[in-house]
Amino acid sequence: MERYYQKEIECAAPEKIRELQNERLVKQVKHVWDNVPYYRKKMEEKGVTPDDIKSVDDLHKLPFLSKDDLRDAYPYGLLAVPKSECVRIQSTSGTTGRRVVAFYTQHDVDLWEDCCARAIVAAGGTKDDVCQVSYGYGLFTGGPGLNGGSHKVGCLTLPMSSGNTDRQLQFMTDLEATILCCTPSYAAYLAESIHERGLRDKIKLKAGIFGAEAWSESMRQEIQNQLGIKAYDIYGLTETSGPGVSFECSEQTGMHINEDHFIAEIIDPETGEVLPDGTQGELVFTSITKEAFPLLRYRTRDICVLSRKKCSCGRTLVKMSKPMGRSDDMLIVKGVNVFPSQIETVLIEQGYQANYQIIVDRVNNSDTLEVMVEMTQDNFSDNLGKITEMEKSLVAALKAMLGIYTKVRLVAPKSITRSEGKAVRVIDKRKI
Ligand code: DLL
Repeated sequence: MERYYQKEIECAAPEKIRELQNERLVKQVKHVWDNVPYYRKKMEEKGVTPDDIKSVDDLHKLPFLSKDDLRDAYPYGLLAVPKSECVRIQSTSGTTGRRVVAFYTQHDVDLWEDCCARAIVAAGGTKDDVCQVSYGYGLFTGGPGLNGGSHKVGCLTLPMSSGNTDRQLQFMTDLEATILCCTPSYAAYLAESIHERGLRDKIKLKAGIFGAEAWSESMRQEIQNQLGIKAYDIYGLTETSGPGVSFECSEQTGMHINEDHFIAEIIDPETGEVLPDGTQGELVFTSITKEAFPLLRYRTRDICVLSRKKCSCGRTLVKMSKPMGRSDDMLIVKGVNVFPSQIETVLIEQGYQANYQIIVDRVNNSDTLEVMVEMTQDNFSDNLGKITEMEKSLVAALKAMLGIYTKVRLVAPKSITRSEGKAVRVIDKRKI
């Protein structure tokens, strides 16, 4: 039986949600206009005032906000309440340029944790569960977000953070963890380690809540089979509070967006035009309940599709597909659009695991694409002839998926560095 954390919202009539959104949007626009000079200037430049925004239908009149704005306004320029009202910051792991810093009032933290609690309950979590949170704690939102959600549900929470696989497995077995929260790449690594150590029978996990990076449907099947669990996707970004912007239910066909807190739009990433539901494009969020760091029409760069099809779980909240990539990490190789997730799908379909790296380079003014992929314990061979044959068959499968030639290099199991957080999949040498 499907269970909900806040049924009155999760299963509300769409008109009721719309009413709530209209009311909250109007209030939020006024809040930023009154309190954030940076926003007021942007709105003035576009010739919009709060009086122009009467409902969600007027949303398109507002200017977009991008990561560049967040960097320009760093650190306090987008803060909409006095600093003394804020109780927390979180930040992205950003390796280049300035970090993105998001602020929270106590009320913001509270609502964020509710969103994460919805995800945990949708994955079957109850107060009887032992929830192992193996996302990083600290500035990254994964650990603190799921930790707070787990408390709200009343689970016994193991704040493991990421890394130290021996300790992870010891607690997982000794304390009989039933829910695991971490990145899908770390889940795959933990699954691999569990098998190697013969611990499968000691594992009591029933569900996993995996997100923070793209993972394919085939990777889901792989993790589910290896751990004997149901693996649920969860999505979010630091800018909009962190994990829990959307979450998967028992149907596992996309993630319900918490529409009482976020209004989602899909736009054409080139023109900025709003696209109808069901069309693929860039996801844009407006946070309508955040006090400290409200973002209006924030461009996520994530490419996906929204669907309002009836969901068998009973939730009425709109669903977003798994992001198929980011408009800024989509690779353009020889003029062809390539998403890492397409490559991953081929690899897993061909019997490999998601241990791979994509290397893009430019040789004699022409792009080259290479995939380095580990053989598995099952298909490992040290016979050169056999390896060449396996490589050839992968080249053909990748050609069929992408339409271009991809060089394939098979390497020994365990030779690609494992990730405890988000995996590094792409090395684009062309930018250097
Ligand atoms: O990754 C927040 C998070 C933590 C989400 C734990 C889920 C679980 P950032 O580090 O700011 O925040 O990265 C946000 O990660 O724009 C997407 O490109 C990507 N991303 C997040 N969740 C998913 C997902 C956290 N389920 C960026 N599938 C986002 C695909 C995801 N990509």
